[in-house]
Amino acid sequence: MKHQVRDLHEYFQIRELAEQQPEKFWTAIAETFEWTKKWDNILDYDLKKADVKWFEGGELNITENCIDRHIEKRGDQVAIIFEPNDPSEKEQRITYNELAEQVNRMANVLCQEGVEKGDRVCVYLPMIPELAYTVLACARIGAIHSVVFAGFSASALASRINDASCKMVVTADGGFRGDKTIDLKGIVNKALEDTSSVERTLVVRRTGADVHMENGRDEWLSEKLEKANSFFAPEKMDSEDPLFILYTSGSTGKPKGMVHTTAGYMVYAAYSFQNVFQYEADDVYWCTADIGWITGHTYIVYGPLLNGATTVMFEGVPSYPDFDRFWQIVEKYEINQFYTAPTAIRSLAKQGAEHVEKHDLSSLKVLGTVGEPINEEAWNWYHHHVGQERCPIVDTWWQTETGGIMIAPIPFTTPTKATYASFPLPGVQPALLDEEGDEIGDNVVSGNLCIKFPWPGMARTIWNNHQRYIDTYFARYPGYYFTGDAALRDPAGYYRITGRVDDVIIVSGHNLGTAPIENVINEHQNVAESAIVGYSHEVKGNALYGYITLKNELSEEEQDHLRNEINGLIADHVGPIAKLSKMQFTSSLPKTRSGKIMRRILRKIAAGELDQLGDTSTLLNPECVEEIIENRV
Ligand code: 7RM
Repeated sequence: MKHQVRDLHEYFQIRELAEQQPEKFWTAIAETFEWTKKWDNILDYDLKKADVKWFEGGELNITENCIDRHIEKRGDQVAIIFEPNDPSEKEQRITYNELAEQVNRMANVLCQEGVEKGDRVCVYLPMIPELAYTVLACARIGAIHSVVFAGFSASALASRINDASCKMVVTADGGFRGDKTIDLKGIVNKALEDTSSVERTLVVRRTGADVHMENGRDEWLSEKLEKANSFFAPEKMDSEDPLFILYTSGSTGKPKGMVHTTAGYMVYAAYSFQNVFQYEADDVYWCTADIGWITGHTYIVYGPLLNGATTVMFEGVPSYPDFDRFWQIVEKYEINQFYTAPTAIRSLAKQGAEHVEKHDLSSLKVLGTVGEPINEEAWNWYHHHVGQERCPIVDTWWQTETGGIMIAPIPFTTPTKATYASFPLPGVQPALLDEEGDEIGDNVVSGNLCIKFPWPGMARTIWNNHQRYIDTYFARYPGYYFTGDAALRDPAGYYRITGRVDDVIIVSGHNLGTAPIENVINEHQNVAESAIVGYSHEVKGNALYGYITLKNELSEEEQDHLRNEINGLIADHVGPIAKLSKMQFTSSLPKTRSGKIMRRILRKIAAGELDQLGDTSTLLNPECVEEIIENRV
């Protein structure tokens, strides 16, 4: 595969070229795909209006690029390995030939059931092969998929269905997750009481649970698939036709339906996958994310398949049946590239290295992380125990909105540095801006992370709300895309993403970012994790409330001692102004599925607004909220 960066010198050369002649750079990459009609215009944009168009005039279907074009060369190669939740259930190895057949059948079923180009299809499925088939079948028809994580509540599901006026829901009778089953069909039934756009739901049999099927609306999928024709002519899509909507919950307000379009997303997903993971023929690649999250869209489905790779889809969780599940899977399939989240690394590290040491991980070549800043301790553990100090770690910074990885080391090329996402991919132009909106040119600085030139993978709008798209990302710094993250740049030009900009609290008139204070706390040997929020304070305006999880249990006396030590550390390393007014030790912090701490909830608890916690169903661990409320200080 072309356009792979091979050494640091070449990296800087290519980056320079991409900056000087972005159109030429992206054209060369776009040329490597199948188009039914080539584009007339490479790029047209006005960032102030958040108006960006790539490869206009082009016509293509992304599934021809994910599937059809691989058939001749690698029809019998495995495209997807499905590893079930329960290790005693046999895996499925789905070749490119089989994937083609399944996706075509599914496309025919969707079409028969009334789905047309441009319609929205809500996909509420567990991590089973039908999820990939459905997503790709939508793309083949030209319908817009909206995947909702199978675990979100009925109300979260209903609001997403309503926002996009989905015509169809594809779901399952239930899902397996660790030792639990989830009643997906029951949740869908409840959600559909509050929606009016859905005409048909198609249901996959997975758990065999006895579920209510609404007459005239709900149909089992399997019989229909068997009868369906195994060829469906791919719909010709315009480059800028929407491919999917994916909801991302902002810190406040209702979730934003980020819209990604066909050609630009395709080019960027394929390009970033190839460069960041250095996938080679016959490798087996595994990303542990869920397809309900952007990481799953881009780096389980589209990126790997566009590159003709073998990609693993895992239905279960890292702790079932035991804490060595990830490493057992790595050994079983001889995984070469492994991509996960810092939260998973930290929670597995907590269980001890013996779970890792039980398994042969010598196949691993590249390790990746995504979702939040990775602290040094977790980075070192990952490097030492999983990568055996042999595998480069790619700390990949990106967002739902960016479509694909933006800042990350190129393995075997960029020297890695713990906690640094390092350099932008060629074609990505980051900038750090100060509060006044001026670019900070020097290195060794911190600022608000912006991107100053369009890239093909960027979201084009928020579904039904272009103004909100402009206001959120393009208004604060006109002419730039504002990420909402803060970052540092070191003397070598390496970026370190420090956290969300809105995680800033004004205490007695001083602007305090919570991330640096948390980092200091996390360095303490007894501390596993921490999150700081502000609450209003008579004298200081705001004061700091820290929620801290400990590595092991401590007596009351030891806890008091620790409180003093923590504030002592903060005073020494940040300043006395940043000392915590309240500290609560808790067994866990509320997290999203991708490992992000839900500060919104912690803020409400600190403020005592216990009746305003909002939707907690999107949490990985909703049960921890009660414990935190009970012990609030
Ligand atoms: C891919 C994804 C996006 C937010 C982003 C950051 C944080 C993601 C990293 C990171 C530090 C990283 N999409 N984030 N990756 N922070 N280092 N490598 O996570 O839309 O769900 O979240 O996640 O704050 O803005 S997302």
